[in-house]
Amino acid sequence: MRGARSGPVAADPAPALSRGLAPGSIPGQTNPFLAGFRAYIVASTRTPRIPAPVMEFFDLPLHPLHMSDRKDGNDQDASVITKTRARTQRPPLYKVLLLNDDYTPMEFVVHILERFFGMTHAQAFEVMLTVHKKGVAVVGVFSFEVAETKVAQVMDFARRHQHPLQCTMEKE
Ligand code: TYC
Repeated sequence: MRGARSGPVAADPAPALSRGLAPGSIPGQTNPFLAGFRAYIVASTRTPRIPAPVMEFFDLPLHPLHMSDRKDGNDQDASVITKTRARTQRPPLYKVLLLNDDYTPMEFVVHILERFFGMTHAQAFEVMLTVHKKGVAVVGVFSFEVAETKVAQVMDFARRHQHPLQCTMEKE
């Protein structure tokens, strides 16, 4: 009979458990109800009639559970360790090409090469002659945005001076 207990006896925990006290909490540490429950186990003169599933949660280890704690015989840890390697790719480069024509004055082309491509007069003259003879030459290699800007600057400058000079870009 329940009334036959001796010593300090806590209230029967079953109703509180069934109200949903978290099985994950650490027994007797913070939860006043569970502290009482411990006292109940110690003081009882008979095996407490506590259903097996309720007792099981007192067997839980005090450290956080890991997948490797599984009792199904499968000791594989489910954690996945991945090595990440930072991969940076260089942005593509673009060649800026100057094309020959029969009308643009040589000095004008030299001026363009000095002004927009930072060449000395000697360099600019040499490159201009290469374009004149070969029909086309690379006058610089840049990132997409810079190449695009150079082409626009040359085309705009030539147009404003009414020369048919052509400048293009292509991926290296
Ligand atoms: N062929 C031009 C001339 O004889 C000169 C020229 C050089 C024009 C280079 C364009 O990209 C060019 N006047």
